[in-house]
Parts: sequence; C-alpha cells; structure tokens
Amino acid sequence: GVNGGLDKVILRGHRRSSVQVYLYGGQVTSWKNELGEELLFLSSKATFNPPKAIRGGIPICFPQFSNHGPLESHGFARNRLWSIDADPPPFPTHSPNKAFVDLLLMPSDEDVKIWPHRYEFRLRVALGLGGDLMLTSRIRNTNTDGKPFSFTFAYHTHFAVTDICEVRVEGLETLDYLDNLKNKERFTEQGDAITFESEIDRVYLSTPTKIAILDHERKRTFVLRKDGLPDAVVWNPWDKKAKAMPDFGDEEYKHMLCVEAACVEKPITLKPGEEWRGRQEISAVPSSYCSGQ
Ligand code: TA6
Repeated sequence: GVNGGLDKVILRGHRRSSVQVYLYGGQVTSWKNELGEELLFLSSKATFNPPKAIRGGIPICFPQFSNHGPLESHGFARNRLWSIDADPPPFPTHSPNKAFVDLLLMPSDEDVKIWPHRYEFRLRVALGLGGDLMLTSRIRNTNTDGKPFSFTFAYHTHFAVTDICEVRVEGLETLDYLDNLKNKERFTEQGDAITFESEIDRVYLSTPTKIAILDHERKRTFVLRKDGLPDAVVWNPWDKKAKAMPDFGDEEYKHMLCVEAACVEKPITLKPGEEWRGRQEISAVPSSYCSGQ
C-alpha cells in the first residue's frame, strides 16, 4: 500500500462503490458510494504507523471504550495487525452481500500481559448491493483457565459531513447520556434533534436500533442501524481540541461527526466458550427520502 506499506483490502461494489480496510487496526478507512463519493472522514494528517491509531474511518474500540477502564484509551485492537481469514464461514443467506472480508485478531503473549485473557475476534466487513457498509464483530472467550472476561466496545465511526453547523442527529431525543465534558455526569437530552455549535462528547444510553445523521447541505442522510450495541457515542472535538491533536487538521472538525454504536454503560461479560455479536450497518440516502422515516 502507499501508506507506510501497510496492507489493506479493497471491496468493490455496484458501480463506483467501494470499501477500504487496513489490516492495521482492522480499520475501515474509506467507504464510497456508487458515484465514488467518500462518505467517511479520514484526517489529512492521519498517520499509518504503529503504535498510533489511524485518525478517522472506523476504529475498533476493544476491549475498552475510551478511558472507561485501566487500559490505553480505546483499548489496543485498533493498534494491532489483524489477519485475513482466507476461508471464512459462509455468509448468512439472509443478506446476499456482494463483497466481504473477514479479519481476525487474537492476543499476542504481550497482549495477554496487558489484558490477561484469550479471545478470538472475527470482524466481517461487507459492502451491500445497495452500497451499505456492514460491520459484524464476533468475539469469543477462548480462555482455558475457566475465567470469564468483561469488555466495552465501540465502532468509532467518523462520518464525513459538509458543514457540522448544518447537521442534525435524530433518534437520541429525550434519552439519558453521560457527558464526558462534565466528568461523565448523567443528563437527559431535550426533546428534539441534536444540532452542533460546540464540542460534544457524550455516551447516549439505551438508544434505539436506528439513528439518522442529516447532512442538510448535501441533502444526504446517513442511517445507522445497530444490533447488540445499546449505547451511542456522539463526538466532535470542535476548534480547541482539533488544534490540540497533531493528526487532525485545525479546520477538519467542520467536516466530520462521530456517531458510534457502542456498549459502554454495561460491559459485556463472556464465560469461556461464549460468543458476543455486535453489528452496525450504515447507509447514505437522499435526505428527501429519509427525513421522517
Ligand atoms: O469518541 C469519543 C472519544 O472517547 C473522545 O473522548 C475523544 O477522546 C475521541 O474518542 C478520540 O479518541 P482518540 O484516542 O482516538 O484520540
């Protein structure tokens, strides 16, 4: 690949739709629609060299979301080299996807020192016939010492938007959230769509399976559907925090919004042999079609 020689997989779909996923971090960095338009934000200052995570796309936060625990922020899965499963199990017939790849992550001996558990993490990245991007994570506890483990998780999705000041999020109204800007205190969202005029960093709790992100300028709505992920993180660093991140352009906060299907408030616990599944499916539709759906 061009960036530091890191390997990546490109899934090609209908017309000019495509998805690009780096083996480094198991991270989707590009999702293009049928016209070849880029739908995800990737910072122009992103680095592609371990141990820093790639800034943008869809980082996988595992086994810890953010600083909700003793590990490094967002855990270490996004800083590891994943492998490709050359012989993946057949795709469930109920979703005849055009193209997919399975990436695998198991802990190294070093990793086991950091987090004393063994697991198999299978990430399936699929590009649907309609251009929707589907991520499915299957995490199995493979401990042989009988020990269960608990983890928190997020698909840290960076949506590309035209102008953050002309964006609304629907589906999180009236819900409770933990505000990371106020010491993770719990608040309740007001009764209408969320709009943006300053830094926001919230974990919305017990959220619906469908969330809509409306890009008014572009007349485009992202629809995020999720399963097994009860929480939703909403983050925009705004100007001050943008300047403080070396791998994030000073003005780039205007053109991105993170809405993240997550499991934060109540960690997931697996006994040896048990498997957890967390799915998100994102699509981009013309706003005229979607608003009010
Ligand atoms: O998604 C919310 C968040 O936890 C923010 O608090 C901010 O730290 C962001 O993730 C980015 O984290 P990173 O470690 O990728 O710089």
